[in-house]
Amino acid sequence: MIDDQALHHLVGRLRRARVVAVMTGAGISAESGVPTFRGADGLWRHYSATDLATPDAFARDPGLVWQWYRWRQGIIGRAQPNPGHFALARLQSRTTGFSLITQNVDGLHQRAGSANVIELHGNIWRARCARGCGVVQDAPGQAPREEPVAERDAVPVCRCGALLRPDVVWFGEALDDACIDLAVRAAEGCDVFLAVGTSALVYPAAGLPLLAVKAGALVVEVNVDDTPLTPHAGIVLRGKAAEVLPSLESRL
Ligand code: BJW
Ligand code: ZN
Repeated sequence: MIDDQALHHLVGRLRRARVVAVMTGAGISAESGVPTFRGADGLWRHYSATDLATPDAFARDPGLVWQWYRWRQGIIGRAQPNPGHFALARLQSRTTGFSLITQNVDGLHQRAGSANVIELHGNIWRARCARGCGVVQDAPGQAPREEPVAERDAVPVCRCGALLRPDVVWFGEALDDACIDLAVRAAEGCDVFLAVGTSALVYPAAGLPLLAVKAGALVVEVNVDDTPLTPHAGIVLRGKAAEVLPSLESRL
């Protein structure tokens, strides 16, 4: 049940807002059937997702890490953007100053029609040279997956001879400077900041809503559960992003 009073208050603030920033996490894609990282279904075989999203895991067993990414590509390739993604695309089209920051690598915001998405953690549909020769290309294994099994399980190789890796940001790796700069500016310059479907545990992304609070913005959390951000949020909308966001956007 969405808190009607909170929604009403937020509608007023959004109507008056000049600049709106939204940051999304895995929860917004949950209704599209994409597993979150830390939920009950955030496990793959015997590995937790967060154990595989590391440079060490890739150095130890690149084949295992690629298998995991190909498994996820399969799910994401079959998934469709949900009403939450579409509501944010509509919100962008009706708001002059609007930034959409996502921690997700699934590209579902773009498929829902959002433009200029700031992808903090990269994109699962790209691969890059693990040695850093500068090669970035479409990731192998895109759906539909019709390659023979042997090829699917092989680790792709860059033209320089090094391994290719998913073009995503793993634990301990720096985020792209331009992306994080844009995100920080959006957080510090907005009137309203929506944090949607994120556990607010992973930095520097988790610091962005806190920057917005410090700069005087109204911070709104949309999540099915409490997170470390909850005590700092001015408004908390408990519920599924795919239900809360369309309900909010339709009232504007
Ligand atoms: C719903 C819902 C519905 C469900 N509707 N809601 C101590 C030790 C080690 C490291 C650190 C440390 N302290 C700090 C660090 C740094 C580290 C960090 O933050 N670690 C913390 C875990 C402690 N951060 C980093 O390492 C970052 N880099 C860095 O700091 O670099 C410094 C540096 C500078 C200069 C040179 C070198 C280094 C990088 C972080 C990269 C994170 N990467 C991943 C993988 C990306 C690729 C991939 O997808 O495979 O990003 S990990 C994973 O977590 C992924 C996500 O984007 C990210 C955040 O997860 P998210 O989106 O919040 O998902 P969940 O599953 O956690 O939460 C889902 C939420 O949705 C829940 O709240 C649900 O309730 C909710 N929900 N259904 C609404 N229907
Ligand atoms: Zn290379």
